[in-house]
Amino acid sequence: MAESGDPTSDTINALMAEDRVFPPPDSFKNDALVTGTFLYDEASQDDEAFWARQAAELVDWDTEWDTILDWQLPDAKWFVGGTLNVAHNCLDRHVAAGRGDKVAIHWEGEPGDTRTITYAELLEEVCRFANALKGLGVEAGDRINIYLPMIPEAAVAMLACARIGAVHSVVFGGFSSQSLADRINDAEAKVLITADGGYRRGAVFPLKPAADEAIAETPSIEHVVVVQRGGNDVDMVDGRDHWYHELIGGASSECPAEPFDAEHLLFLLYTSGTTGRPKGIMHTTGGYLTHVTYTHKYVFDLHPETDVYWCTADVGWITGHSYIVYGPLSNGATQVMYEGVPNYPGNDRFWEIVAKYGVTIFYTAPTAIRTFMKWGDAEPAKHDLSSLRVLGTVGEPINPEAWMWYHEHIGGGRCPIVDTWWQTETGGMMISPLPGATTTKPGSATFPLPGVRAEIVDDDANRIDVGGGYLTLTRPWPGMLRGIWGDPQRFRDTYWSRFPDRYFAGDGAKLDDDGYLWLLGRVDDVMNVSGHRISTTEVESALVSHPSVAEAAVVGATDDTTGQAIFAYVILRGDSDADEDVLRAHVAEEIGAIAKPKRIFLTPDLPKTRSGKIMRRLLRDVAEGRNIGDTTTLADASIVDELQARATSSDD
Ligand code: 7RM
Repeated sequence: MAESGDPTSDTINALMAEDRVFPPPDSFKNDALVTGTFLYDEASQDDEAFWARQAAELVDWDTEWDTILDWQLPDAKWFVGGTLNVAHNCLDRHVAAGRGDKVAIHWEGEPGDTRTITYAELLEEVCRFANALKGLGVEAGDRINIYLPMIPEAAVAMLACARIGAVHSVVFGGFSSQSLADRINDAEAKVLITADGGYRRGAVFPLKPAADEAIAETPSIEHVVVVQRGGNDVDMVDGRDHWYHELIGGASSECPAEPFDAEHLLFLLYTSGTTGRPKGIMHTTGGYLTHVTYTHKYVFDLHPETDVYWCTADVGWITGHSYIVYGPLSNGATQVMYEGVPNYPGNDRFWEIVAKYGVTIFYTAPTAIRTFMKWGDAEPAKHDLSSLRVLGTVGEPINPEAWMWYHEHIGGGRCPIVDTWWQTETGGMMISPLPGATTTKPGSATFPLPGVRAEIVDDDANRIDVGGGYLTLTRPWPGMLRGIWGDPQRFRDTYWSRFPDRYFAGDGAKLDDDGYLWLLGRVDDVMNVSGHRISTTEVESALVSHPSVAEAAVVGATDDTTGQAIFAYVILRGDSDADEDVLRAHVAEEIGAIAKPKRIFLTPDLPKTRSGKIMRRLLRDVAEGRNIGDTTTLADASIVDELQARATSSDD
């Protein structure tokens, strides 16, 4: 942790080399929205004018803005003076254009039940629920918490808030009642929208009981709305708790979409980060909608008439907000929404869904791809995946071997892969290929999107043109966070103070000789071995490039001689049997002796956040023999105990 703020340490070493390249296939380019460099050229001439063109072309405004950008670091206002309604943009305008019968959501429940919802139906339900919220006393600016499974009502609830100017704060359904209570209290939310329960791995997981526990300590909550999904028994408190179906049954389907200011607060989304209290990241209306509509259209080369899009994220994360709800619906896309886990009832559930709906654009996380690799090539091979034409990834660096596996076994060797780097804070994608324009390299997120400016800098904020350093953004962008709820000082300190005049993302990255960007993980995770800064990502990718390895997590643990020593935790693929020595030698060959792990532990699992990111902080605690710290954001805490037991037993 100390290195990231230490101005004397050298920059992150760039060690691994990747020379495979994948130009967009000609057949793809023939129908692609963007080929060549025109979009990049336009944006580099005048980025504000570029974003203004996107805003005008892709979004419906009630009032034109008079100023594109008012920028007083760290405070940005985009499209000043403009007004619009986000729900109108996601629903009404498509219905008005005659596309009311187009499917908005093909919903697939985990047990196999399904719902098909058209744009006209979604609009009607959003209007009814918006009226129901008004009936509960909700007004523009009020905060509403949403704690739901992956059911269509989650999107309805978000859009109903947007329609009436209420601010939603979605808490992932896998979070505990305590996490929910903390987030409700920080936002002082007035209404909580939850469900009796949802389906996960073949069973109903109860949500309402957790919600009840939370609201016992949240004085601001006046009403609770409960969607019936799990069918499990719940307690309903008279006057406070209301069934969703009863509320919408009694509500009018007429609800005008009032215009709101471009800078009206659209939502809060709490991000835990690695340390400290969760931050309520603030996103506003006009700039955010412009950013997610633009990126969803061009990064996925969306042809809304023919494409079937599927993003496997949960609506509780920013990926679900931007690329399940707002981006796709604003673009009038048809999408698949799936409630459950990828291995119910079998390890091929995702591929069955792709084949069933003819999914053409598929967006998932590297952690999922590595899991699929572990489950073996036979699972996707059971299904016809030939409808797919664009694949995407988000959330972590994708190891080159995982990229290759995705390309071959899911994409059939024909689909461009867009590795999209962005954050809760950026609102939308920032660094990514454009599938018809960019020659990709496995493991590289390639270049900043048109309109985005990124630079790698060293500790003294000098720009680096080749090599490793800190990833910074040098220009404001429309989807950028507008602050941390209730904590402007923390906003400034976290993102705008490390380097003057730029946003610091907290990630390390390197630029190769061709100008390609390679994300190297959070700078807090960078290791320092005998004075060499080595990225955890590169050592992990070297390990994953061994045919026996499915997944690897690497950390630096304090070492008397080398400062830090590299410890690796490795999950082997299916029935492979590589041992520690073979894998250490493999890393030495791929990167060099300096990057050879001191110890490699074979493990059946790794500690991950609920959104699937490896929690290296905990592995560092294990490696250094400490009592492990805060595990509240962990998806499955038992693996840490197991790793600790192994560390102790292998010490003697
Ligand atoms: C969208 C999301 C943000 C952090 C970010 C990175 C990491 C995300 C990539 C990536 C390498 C990528 N929001 N990250 N995408 N690293 N390549 N394509 O994940 O707020 O939850 O996380 O995730 O470290 O800073 S997030």
